Amino acid sequence: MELIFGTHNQNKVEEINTLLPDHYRLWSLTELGHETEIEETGSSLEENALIKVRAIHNIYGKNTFADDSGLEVSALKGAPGVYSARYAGIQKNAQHNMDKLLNELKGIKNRQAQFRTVIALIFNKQEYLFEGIVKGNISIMAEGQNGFGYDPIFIPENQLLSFAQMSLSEKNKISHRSRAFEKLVEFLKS
Ligand code: ITT
Repeated sequence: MELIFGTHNQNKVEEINTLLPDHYRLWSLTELGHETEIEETGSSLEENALIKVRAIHNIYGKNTFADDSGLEVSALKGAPGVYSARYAGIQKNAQHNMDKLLNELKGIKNRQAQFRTVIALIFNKQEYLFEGIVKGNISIMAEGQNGFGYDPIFIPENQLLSFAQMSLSEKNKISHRSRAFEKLVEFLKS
């Protein structure tokens, strides 16, 4: 069965391809030659995932899913959340985003945070949402070179290392995105 994944991010495509049953053929936006950027104008991860999946489904008419993720910090009332990629500005610079976050949390004891992924699926014209969460804490300083985004300052619950100090396969065992993907795959298998 053909399924479109509304992303150009090849890492995400590979991650889900390893989880999908064999009879699914996954198409990314890159493979489809889709170049028009879909504006993520929603005020929640759910809204953004739905905006993306509806836009792509309208064009191609096939079963489609899309994801949106963000880092939600308790002491900042859930910020940066839906604005995670552009927290420090539209250049979407990971270092600037981390610097800004560490600055906002200076002197604050409560470092609790979570990464959250929402996947929106349109399957046989019906809409579904799947969520994956990993809880943890924001560290005092960045550590580690792996991963991307806020990984160097996020230490998952019950772990000593930041996401950026873990290998990709270690991160994927507990990450928000894998958890949401697993729920999607469970649905597709059922
Ligand atoms: P798309 O092109 O697929 O939209 P993106 O880079 O915008 O990819 P996401 O929507 O998944 O990625 O996540 C938005 C931002 O949230 C991302 O730019 C990071 O700043 C942060 N983020 C999400 N998942 C993360 C992770 O696993 N580790 C570190 N930061 C993450």
